[in-house]
Amino acid sequence: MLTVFSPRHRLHHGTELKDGALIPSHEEPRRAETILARVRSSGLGDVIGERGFDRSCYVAAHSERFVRFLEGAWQEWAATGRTHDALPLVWPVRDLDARTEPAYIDGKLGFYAMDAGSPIMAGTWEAVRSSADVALTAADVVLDGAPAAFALCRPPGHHAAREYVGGYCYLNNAAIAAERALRRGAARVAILDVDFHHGNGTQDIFYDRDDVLFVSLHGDPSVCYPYFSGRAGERGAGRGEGYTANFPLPQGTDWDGYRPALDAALARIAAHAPDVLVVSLGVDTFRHDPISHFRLDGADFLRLGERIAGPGVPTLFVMEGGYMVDDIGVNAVNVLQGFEGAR
Ligand code: Q9C
Ligand code: ZN
Repeated sequence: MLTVFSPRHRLHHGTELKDGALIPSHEEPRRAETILARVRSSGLGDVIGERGFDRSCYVAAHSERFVRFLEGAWQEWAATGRTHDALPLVWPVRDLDARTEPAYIDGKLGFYAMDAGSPIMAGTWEAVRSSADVALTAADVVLDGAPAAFALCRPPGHHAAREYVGGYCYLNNAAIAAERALRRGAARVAILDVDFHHGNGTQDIFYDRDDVLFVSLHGDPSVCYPYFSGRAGERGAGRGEGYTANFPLPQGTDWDGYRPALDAALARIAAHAPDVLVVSLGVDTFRHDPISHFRLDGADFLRLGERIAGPGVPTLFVMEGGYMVDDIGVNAVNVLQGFEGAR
């Protein structure tokens, strides 16, 4: 299958707060480079660059004012004389005013964020935009008739909601690709999120809709990030009722625990009869992932890919998380090769 990749991801490498210190983020450039090297050495298929897309493609999944904030945030921050990463420190929780956009950058940073996990630096917007363009380009490959494509996105996207960043994510690449599919004529899209963390952003964007089914397997949010979404009782709202399906699983889940939930997720997807399947592909379910708590091994990722091929639907893989960088290339490409071998 074709892979889409942009070297512009290198413009973004932020810091994160961990154990009382600001350290280089686990979401680092070497992640994408390692996956790219494995794509090439494995003979998966050709690698192409991203095309440019109009910002209306991002606004399809986000609000206009949120995209405007991302475009200008670094300039507003730098204009105050600061040169280090921009991070939020105040959030409009519960009965605080979560509707009115503050005028000052420090207020905007908290207004448009769920956590301090998505720092903004000088190159962030260009990298974020390139990542969305990678997803859009790969979506077009599938919509033009390919059975599958791989969007080697970085930074990831599934924690980014209609109006906030979080969890290393800024624009929701998978949601933007799903909107692209609808705009190009798909009647129904399904999104399968296999990243260890719940895709709260994708869920938020499609929660009240019945055209895009969102199905996620993830660590139980009562003990795992992002803590405040991903419970089994979250099933959608209004006409979207029943079009969100969450499978929270305990810490320590291995393939034997994962497989039955995966099969139930795939059965729900088959019932939706999607024209396109978007897979939010995180490999932080790996047993040695430094920030996650499942126990899949390398061979399990081959099996995961095989099962994803089951519904026989044109499939776009969008890269999300995975932080054991030495193994991320093998694990991600194993999913793609498992898929190719089974279809
Ligand atoms: N000790 C993605 O995989 N920090 N984002 C969790 C747990 C945030 C992960 C800390 C993790 C976000 C795309
Ligand atoms: Zn994750």
